[in-house]
Formats: sequence, C-alpha cells, structure tokens
Amino acid sequence: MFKLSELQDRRQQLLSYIKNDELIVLIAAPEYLRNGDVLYPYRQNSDFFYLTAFPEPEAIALLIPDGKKGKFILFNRAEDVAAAIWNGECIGQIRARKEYGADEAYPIEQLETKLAKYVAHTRTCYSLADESLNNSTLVRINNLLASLKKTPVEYAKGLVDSVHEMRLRKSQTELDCLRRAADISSAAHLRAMHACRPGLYEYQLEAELMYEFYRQGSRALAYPNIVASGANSCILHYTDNRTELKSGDLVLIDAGCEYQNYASDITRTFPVNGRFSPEQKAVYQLVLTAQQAIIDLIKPGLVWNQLQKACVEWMTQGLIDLGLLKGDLPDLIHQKHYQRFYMHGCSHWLGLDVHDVGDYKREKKWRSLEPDMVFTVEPGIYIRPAADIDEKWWNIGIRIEDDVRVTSEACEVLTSQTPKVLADIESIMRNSS
Ligand SMILES: [Mn+2]
Repeated sequence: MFKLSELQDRRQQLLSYIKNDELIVLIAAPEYLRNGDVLYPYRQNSDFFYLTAFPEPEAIALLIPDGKKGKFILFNRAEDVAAAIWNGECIGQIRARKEYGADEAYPIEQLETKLAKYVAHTRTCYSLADESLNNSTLVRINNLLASLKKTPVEYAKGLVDSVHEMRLRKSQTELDCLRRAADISSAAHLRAMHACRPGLYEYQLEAELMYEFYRQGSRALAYPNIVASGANSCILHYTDNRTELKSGDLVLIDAGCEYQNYASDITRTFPVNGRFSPEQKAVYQLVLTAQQAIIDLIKPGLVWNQLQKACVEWMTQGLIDLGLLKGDLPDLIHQKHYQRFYMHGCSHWLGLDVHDVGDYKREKKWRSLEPDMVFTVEPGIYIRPAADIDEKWWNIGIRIEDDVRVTSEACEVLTSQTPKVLADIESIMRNSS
C-alpha cells in the first residue's frame, strides 16, 4: 500500500537535516531466535519501515545527500536458490530497486567491499539505531569504518526526533492502513461479544479475536491481547487469559491488530451473561460519558494535557456521584485520590507503534493537536476489593478505548464500528445466543 514517491519524500526531508559530507545509516531490526532453529515472527523496525518500506531482516540502508534527490543505497539478502527451498524467496537486489525504489542495491555480503566508496568523502555517519539495538550490525559497520580510518557511526538523537516528528502526522496512505487495522479490530471485538457466554475460558474469547484478525488479512497483533474477566479486569496489563468466564462478571477486552505494520488499539467491556448489573451499569455509564466528553473536545489547537485534565475532572466527579469518593472535587483532584480507581493516562499516539513515537511536549510546553495526528481515548475505572468499599462494587474494571484522528474541525473516530452504547451491547448479546 506504500507509495514510492512518498517514501522518497520522507528520505529527502530527513536528508535535508544533514550536511553534504554526512550520511545516514539505517539498520533493519534483527531476527530473534526462539529456540533451536526457530525464529520469532519477524517485525521490521518502525523507523526503518517508515523510510524504506523494506520488510526483510539483514538489511542496511545508506541515505546520502546528493543534490536535490538524495541517494538510497540498500544492502540486503541476495537471492539464494538453495535457501529458497527452505525459506521461500527473498526480495533480492532487482526487486529492491524496482519495487522499493533503491537507487542501488547490493547483496549484504558486499558491505565490506562497497562501503569504502560511499564513505570516502563522508565526515560523519549518523545512525538512528540506539547502540543497544542491532549491536552486531553496528559493530560490523564500525569495524569497517575503523579499517578505513573513519570515526564510528554516531547515534543521532536529533535525527531520530526528526523522524518521529514526521511520523506524528499521518499521510493518506498511512491513514488507509490505520483505518483498515481499526476496521478489522472492530469486527474482532464484535465477534467476541457475539461469542461470549458463561463457561467459556478467556482464551476461547481470545481465539475469536485471532480468527477475525487473520481472516481479514492482519498477520500480527499490535500488542498482546488482554481478555480479562471478573477480578482480572482490574489488572491493567493482564495477558494470562486463562480464567473461566462467570455469569455476573464483566469481561474487559483490550485487543488490536496490526495492518501492514500500522496498529489499532481498542478496549471494550461487557457483561459475560449479556446483562449489566445496576452497579456495572452505573460505572460503565460514567466511563462512557467521560470518554465521549473527551472525544467531543478534540479539535486542532487543543493542548494535549487538556485531554487528561478533562478526563480526571469527569472521572472524579463521577466517582463522587457514585459515592466511591467523598469530599470536595478540587481537593480530591489535587490530592490525586481518583488514582485509587483511575490510575493511567487517557491517551497515547497511535501509528506504526501502538504507543507511537512523537513528543507530547515541545520545548517543555504541551503540544497542540494538529490535523492527521492519531491517538487513543481510553478512560477506565477499576475497583478492587477493599474493606471500605461496599462489596457490590468489587471487581468492576471498565475501560472503553477508541482510536481517533484529528480532522480540520474536530475528529474522526476510526473505531466507531465497535459497539459501546450500553443498550447496543445488551441487544447484540441478547440476539447472539
Ligand atoms: Mn491504548
């Protein structure tokens, strides 16, 4: 789905930040061994992918300023007839040039013989990869540079920040991927609502999600699925997913797939037996009202921390109304008493990474929203058992999370296909047994 011209524009923009006698080295994510000769599923480094769309490991890209149109030199795996019998064909150099727009492409084995030519007039080689990552590739390049009496690759935090700043505003092609990921995840959540009934295990609801992700062409999760019923719904990063679903309990599902490396991130909470209890209903309504109120605020110019500020106010007032917090609203906010029930942020950027890159503050000031920024809205209330809390509230954990894009006037909810109105959820679950 990527466009070669768009990738070239991104590389050109990045090159505009360096001098003519400097170059940028991009290093593909390494493969990780699971055991024996079995690897973990491969996922390209997000910055590497953003600038090249090249999906294979064992690849190094050199970005070289060269007049108006910079050069993109790729070292990647060579086609290998014998290896192809085991692993299938790799992209190779011809396709790297044709399909990925490399100006020149060479087998990775030729790095040692070819690099000298490119760095002959280079004063500094910059890298976007932190030294802790891709260490063996960096060591290999640095050894080469040392043999050429050149200084080692320099990690350029400033350039990384520039790429992340670019990634913050999504292009049309990126939005297409994000919408597709959101649509698939929406369908998966709906499928789980339909399938839910007491006696199933959390992993069986997870299977419904996975089925829909794969069926619709997603091949990876944006993060591990959370299927958390009963008391588990109050564990923020619960991923064990092994408990039996019980009538009377809620189940909180936080799950999102990746589509062409772009993430979605949706949370829905619903009753295992399809009917909310009065207490579950009351907390659900509070979270949903707060979530909608935050979404209604979103427009260009809104300062980032206003989202959290508004969320905290809505949630704290709601907790007072339910009798779960006692006292004065400003006091409770100031003393952070709401954190007993609501202890996380209500938003994060979304893109190639589920918690996407990009600064929330610029020069120590909170950033203002701009069109085509994409992020989540995810308030939640979690009530753990405690002596000072009426038992009827215990183990109610509710989070509602949607993905939004800032438009020129307000926002587009990318995940609006996932039901969240209480009556809609009950109606769907009633009609699915
Ligand atoms: Mn999230």
